[in-house]
Amino acid sequence: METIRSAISRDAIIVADPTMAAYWATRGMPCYEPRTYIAPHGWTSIGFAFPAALGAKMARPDRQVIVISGDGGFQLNLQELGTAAQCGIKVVVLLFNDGHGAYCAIGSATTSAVATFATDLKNPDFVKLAESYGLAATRVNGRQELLGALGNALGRDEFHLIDIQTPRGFSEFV
Ligand SMILES: Cc1ncc(C[n+]2csc(CCOP(=O)(O)OP(=O)(O)O)c2C)c(N)n1
Ligand SMILES: [Mg+2]
Repeated sequence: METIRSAISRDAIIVADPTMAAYWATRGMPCYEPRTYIAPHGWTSIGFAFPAALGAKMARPDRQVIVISGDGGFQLNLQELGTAAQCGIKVVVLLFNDGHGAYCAIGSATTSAVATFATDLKNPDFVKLAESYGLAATRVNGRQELLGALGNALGRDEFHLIDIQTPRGFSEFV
């Protein structure tokens, strides 16, 4: 969260999906302006963040709009890459990818109760997928690469999907 916060503007709009990264963001992301942190907490529907962010950017084109999503949740509405490309909507997607469409939040819960079941899914190559729509995308490992990719994307004022490789569970991300 420190890395992301250091790269984005004070009034950037963050739109968070229910994912381990966003659970940390909800606890630890400093926000300075009203209506700059949008999250579906309470009803917690995965897939919310990406289309909601496109709407936020349409409403406030003057603001940076940053999506925090997991690899599993992003796949509920990834067809909206087409909307972003077609309408030229310049959000930055931070896709925390713990692999295989992993539903980390659910996997942890089911493991502690009985056994992990149906939480490992098949992922597309998110970088190639975005590029197939003519959108920019980068894969990063670790905080320095994330900082560089996020700074570049915001500097160029473009749509950019950043596929952030993480181990299972965001708390292990270094
Ligand atoms: C529509 C919907 N279906 C299922 C769930 C249950 N659910 C909450 S978090 C989660 C896992 C999301 O996976 P991912 O986006 O990869 O984030 P991670 O937990 O791996 O960080 C699931 C399936 C939900 N919240 N909403
Ligand atoms: Mg995941």
